[in-house]
Amino acid sequence: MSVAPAEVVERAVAFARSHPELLATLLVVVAVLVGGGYLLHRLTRSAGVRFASLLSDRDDVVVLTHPNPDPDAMAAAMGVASLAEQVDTEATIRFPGQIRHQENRTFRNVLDVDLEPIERVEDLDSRTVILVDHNRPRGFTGAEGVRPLAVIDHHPGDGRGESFTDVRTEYGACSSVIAEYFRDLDATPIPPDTHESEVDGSYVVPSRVATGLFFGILTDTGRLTHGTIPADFDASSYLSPGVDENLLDRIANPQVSAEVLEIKATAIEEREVSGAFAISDVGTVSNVDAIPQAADELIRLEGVTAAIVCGIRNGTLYLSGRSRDDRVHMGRAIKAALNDVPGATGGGHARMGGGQVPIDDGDFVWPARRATLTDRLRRALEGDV
Ligand SMILES: [Mn+2]
Repeated sequence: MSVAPAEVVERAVAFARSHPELLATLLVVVAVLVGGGYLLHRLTRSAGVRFASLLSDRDDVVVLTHPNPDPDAMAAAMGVASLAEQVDTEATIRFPGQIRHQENRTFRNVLDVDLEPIERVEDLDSRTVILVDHNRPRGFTGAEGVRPLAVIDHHPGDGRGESFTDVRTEYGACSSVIAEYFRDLDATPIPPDTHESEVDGSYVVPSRVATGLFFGILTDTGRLTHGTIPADFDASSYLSPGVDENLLDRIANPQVSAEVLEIKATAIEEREVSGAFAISDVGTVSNVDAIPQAADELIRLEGVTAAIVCGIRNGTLYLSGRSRDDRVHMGRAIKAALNDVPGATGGGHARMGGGQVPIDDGDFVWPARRATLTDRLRRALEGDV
């Protein structure tokens, strides 16, 4: 039996009139489906889409890095600033501390990263603060009073953003998280020899930014050799069409100052090795960044599984330790060795630790107790302190 469409509508209307409660139920069901779908859509919107929409609601933002920013922190900040510009939000980048390490200086110069120092809270260019690669503002006067709008990080900690918090502690680099935001937005990485206008799509990853993020992932994961999850490899692969190999080569192989090489040489020459542990005193230095680099060098020595290098600058003794020995938690060892030394601070992770000892303090006569400290460090490495 065939029924004309008009007749179907007529019958349906008549049915609905005679059963108003069914019609009401149907309307409620439709409303729930539409509303629920909208809510589900809101909740499942990717982090990148939510973050871009948060940025676009603001006129300006200031992106903050942790003190003495490394390539991962600077790259993450560049990524956020680029995303902000693409949604017509003005962005500035600020960093506390210094950019001293040759790798960090080279990164900043070669990629022409536009960032300014910050010393006090009044230096903030905007009321809207976004933290990258750390989750609590620190390193400038008034930092503890800053309430960030958004926090994007891969370090443990309980710092939160007022509207947006994305802390992925399993990720090898903060740059991987930012790269994912671009991918969430279907952004196209721009190849180095291509102009942005030649690429379709509403979002792009400029080559400079892609190169920076790629290198940020490399440095934070020891060239993808530790602390990585598949997401770090995915992010690197996504960025790769935009990576400028020329720039990458320049930032990955910076010139090293003669002083750094000399301090490394001294650390090797002056090493005192007992068992698998090496301790080296490099004396007075003008560049304290060379001390951790010397420790990196010493730990590579065959047979050495834990190394500590110390050196002095401006009345402070700086210690830097590395361990690839499961018996030695370097942070705890240094902390234990400095435990009751007046004014000393020390700590860190299992594989990396550091400390500082004020040596112009009358209570800590230097170098009279230099041997004592070395001895304590050695005992701490052996688990005796
Ligand atoms: Mn990082």
